[in-house]
Amino acid sequence: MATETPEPLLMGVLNVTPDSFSDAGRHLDPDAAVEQGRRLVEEGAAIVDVGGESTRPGAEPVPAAFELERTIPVIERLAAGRDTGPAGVRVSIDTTKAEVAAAALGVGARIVNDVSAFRFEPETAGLVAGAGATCVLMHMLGEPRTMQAGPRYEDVVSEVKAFLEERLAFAVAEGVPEKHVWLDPGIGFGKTLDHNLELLARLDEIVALGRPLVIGTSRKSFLGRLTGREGGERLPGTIATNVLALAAGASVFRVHDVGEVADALAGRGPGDDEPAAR
Ligand code: HH2
Repeated sequence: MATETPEPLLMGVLNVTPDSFSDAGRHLDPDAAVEQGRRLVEEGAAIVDVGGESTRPGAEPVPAAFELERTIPVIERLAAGRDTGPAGVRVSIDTTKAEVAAAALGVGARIVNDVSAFRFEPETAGLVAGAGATCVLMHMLGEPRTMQAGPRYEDVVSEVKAFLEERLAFAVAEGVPEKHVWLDPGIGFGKTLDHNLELLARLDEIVALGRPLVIGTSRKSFLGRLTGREGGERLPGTIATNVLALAAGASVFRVHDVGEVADALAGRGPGDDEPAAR
């Protein structure tokens, strides 16, 4: 393992959807979405992750036209900086569709966050390579519609690690430089409570792949299950798990509550440079 200690980067979640599990419908209006993006940056987000399709368990895919209509005008405004200051916001597009990734890159997104890790539409890899963009490749068991139907692993950590290794090799073979690939174990994507906890406890094994690690625990249902208050407040669990992930070597923290998590990680960031692998 390398010895450098990168600044943590906060990735603020901006769901432009009617049905996301946590912030459904709150930012469907483009003005409201841009305003929320601006707020996330003010609170300390180095990246704003814009999504137009919910990937919550059981979610059905939405047509590309819907995703485009929801996300592109918002990304265009955030990336151009008209509403946020001259530099513009570093935007990632949360999509599994090549068409949406291409349009987002075309209006200034610099990161493609693909929760299918290029499995659903492999041609996205070539688009990322051609644009000189960065990608986040995440582990998910199957697809959102069915992923929580009795997920099973022999050893969740080694299986997630092997998957990410294979997807990283695929991306590189398609022309994406390794330095432009970030990895994510996919907390809650085809995992039981125990699987999520095991991944968090042994995150250093995934960090050892040598790429910046993205972690997304924010407000997820396993945190409610842990406290026995399923619908309740999940911010304490969000903070605790992000602090644990930071200690294990994660570099990018995908959260809804940017200000609160920034406070919790303070002293170690949030930074605004490239995240480094350890
Ligand atoms: N989690 C969600 C969506 N995208 N991307 C990455 N890289 N890692 C994650 O853990 C991750 C992700 C799910 O959260 P959210 O966007 O809040 O909900 P929804 O999918 O319902 O819109």
